[in-house]
Amino acid sequence: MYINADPYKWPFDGDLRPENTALMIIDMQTDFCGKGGYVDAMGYDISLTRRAVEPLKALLAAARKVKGLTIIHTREGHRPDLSDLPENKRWRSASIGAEIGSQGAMGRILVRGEKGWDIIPELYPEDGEIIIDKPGKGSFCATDLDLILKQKHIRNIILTGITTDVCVHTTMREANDRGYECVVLRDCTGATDQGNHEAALKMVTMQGGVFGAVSDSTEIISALSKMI
Ligand code: C5J
Repeated sequence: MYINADPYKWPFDGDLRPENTALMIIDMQTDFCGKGGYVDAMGYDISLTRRAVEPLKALLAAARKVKGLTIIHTREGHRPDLSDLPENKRWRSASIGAEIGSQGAMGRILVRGEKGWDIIPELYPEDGEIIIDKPGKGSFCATDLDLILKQKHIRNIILTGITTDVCVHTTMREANDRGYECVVLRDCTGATDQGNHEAALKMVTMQGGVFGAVSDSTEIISALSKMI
């Protein structure tokens, strides 16, 4: 089965089955799209990251009906003692007025266990769905994601979440280099700057699909409905 995508029908070889495919929902945390979270504290417009919420709700509902499909959620965050927080990351966040580890309106910013760090209620993982806690932008760095994907014989990854140009893009690049066949969904992603969102998606489509392909939730939902 193929889905319509840009610049090629995805996946490249048409081998799209629930058993070899994962839906990844990246960092849909209050810190990245909620009032009083990290992105809000930095002064960015959270409507740009929240734009992914409604399409993702519909996609997640459709994905949950497909037996054998793997659903993976990620959360960016640090240990309460900040032992996994690189000094330059802390310094940069402080320089923009939202120091990671400091007290914010939703608890300590980007610290595991805090209110702002957790996934928003609308998209909260259900039992049986995998959660990857990561200290960085990419989902493979310092996590067991690759091991889990290999154990499950997953080859295709549907990428969604926030932010398009940072954690979604880094994860897509890391996955692509590891040989995974990736598609990113334009309506189920969002960035702190609309131009960066669009540029990040355009980058994927260069060189015949340099990191994979770009599609949207309508295409995926239609494919998923044929797998039930
Ligand atoms: C950022 C993310 N932007 N989830 N994290 O710092 O994209």
